[in-house]
Amino acid sequence: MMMKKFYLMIIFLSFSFSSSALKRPPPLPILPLPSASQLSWQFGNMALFLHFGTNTFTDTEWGTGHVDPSIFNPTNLDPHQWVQVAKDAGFSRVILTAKHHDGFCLWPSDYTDYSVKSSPWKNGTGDIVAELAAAAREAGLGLGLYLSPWDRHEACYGKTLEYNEYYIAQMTELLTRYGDIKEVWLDGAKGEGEKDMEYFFESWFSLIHQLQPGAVIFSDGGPDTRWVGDEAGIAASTCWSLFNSSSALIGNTDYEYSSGGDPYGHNWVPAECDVSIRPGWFWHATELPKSAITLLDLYYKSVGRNCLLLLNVPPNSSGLISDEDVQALQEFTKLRQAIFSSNIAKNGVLTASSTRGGTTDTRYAPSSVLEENIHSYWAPEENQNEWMIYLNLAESTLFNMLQVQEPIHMGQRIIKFHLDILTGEGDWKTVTSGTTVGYQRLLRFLTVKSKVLRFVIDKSRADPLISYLGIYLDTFSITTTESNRSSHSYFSGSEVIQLKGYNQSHRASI
Ligand code: FUL
Repeated sequence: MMMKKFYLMIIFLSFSFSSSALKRPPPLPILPLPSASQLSWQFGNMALFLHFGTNTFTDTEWGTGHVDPSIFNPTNLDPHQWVQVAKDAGFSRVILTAKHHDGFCLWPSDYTDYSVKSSPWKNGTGDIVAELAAAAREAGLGLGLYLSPWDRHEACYGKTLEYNEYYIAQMTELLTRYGDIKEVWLDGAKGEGEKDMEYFFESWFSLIHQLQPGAVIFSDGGPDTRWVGDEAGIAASTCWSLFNSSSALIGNTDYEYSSGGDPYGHNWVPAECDVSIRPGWFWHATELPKSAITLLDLYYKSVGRNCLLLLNVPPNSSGLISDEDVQALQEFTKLRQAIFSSNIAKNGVLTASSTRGGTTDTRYAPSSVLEENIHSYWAPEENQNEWMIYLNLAESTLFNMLQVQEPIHMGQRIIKFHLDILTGEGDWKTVTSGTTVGYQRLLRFLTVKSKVLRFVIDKSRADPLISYLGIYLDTFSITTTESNRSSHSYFSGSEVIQLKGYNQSHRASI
């Protein structure tokens, strides 16, 4: 009898040992999925746009294309300064208007004389694209180039075959002379009454991917990143990276569709939010930059809504980014550093409604949401009727901002979620709720004080996965909430504290 029990024990032990040694595979990804270049674009969060050209010297936004190149003479031009400003403020890439609508080229193209080679700058021997490429490479930032399809100088503009040849030839110069290009930016802008012609977008896109496989292409409809549909830098609060490129017409954007994306979309085309730090895209002596607080607000409404923020900071006519813009960016950086320096969730214990593989497999444990890495994430057990992550803090703490991230290499899943706190009466009260998450969702709400929180996923395209959860106190934003919660709401047991407004010392010059 004893022997039998002993053998049974051995069999049981060896079975549980061998089964626990085998790993549970990760859950299935859900289509569509991002490419490697789309992932690295998204991880970058912010890009700095540089509008620079003859317009900088003529105080215009859309140059006629017939300004004499002799006007182009930046006496202190320094792309190292542009790149340093970008890097210090946390931007991952810089994107230059290699050619804007006026057709003037910032590199010495072999296909036109309307370029830096006809200007007094460096006696016509200079190349701004080359200088910026070298500076960006040295600083470890990515380089993007804007080649405007609309060209108000080039004589063949309007003749479809000739102009497409011209455009492709210039694009080839840009993509073969300057090393790695991370982004190619083009738009459908064109003035009223301008010559009609067809752009061979499909050929352009194939050529770009062929010459620079690591580059993403931005346009109104992708293929790799889409225009968000406004020039205010603001995405819709529901923002899918899913999209149907075939429904998007370049130059004829459906603003609502572009802003929110499409939960049924077949393509992965995340949105990029372009906005200028100044009223104009080009530098004008009379204009001033936005304040750091305004930039912070834009950050919440772009990066915090699953997008990349493309902030334009135009160099001035001496060829440098102006001091007041640098100051606004430095203050913006300090605000972000102060807010994101400490994730309150790190002071707590995380548990979940269920965990894939149970407690024996720590790879999908709720604590994974504190690792700043998309490849570590919490996954629930399959076929659950609730999905929750609980956070028990060591002590009752003030907070007013939620950061959530999905491991988007596995697809975008979450449709609806909310954050609850436990009141003194033992009830759960919702402090904020939202729709899509994607790579990153940031939600501000009225300041509350609590010790126990739960993040609840209400609806999802597939089992939800969470790669990061952050809880913060933002003492700078002036906000009610994204969901327009009444400023009088009061949670018994957990205090609701009205923000006093932002610190005046953090205001920039406007
Ligand atoms: C638009 C252009 O018309 C503006 O001048 C600016 O370059 C903006 C970023 O894109 O389409």
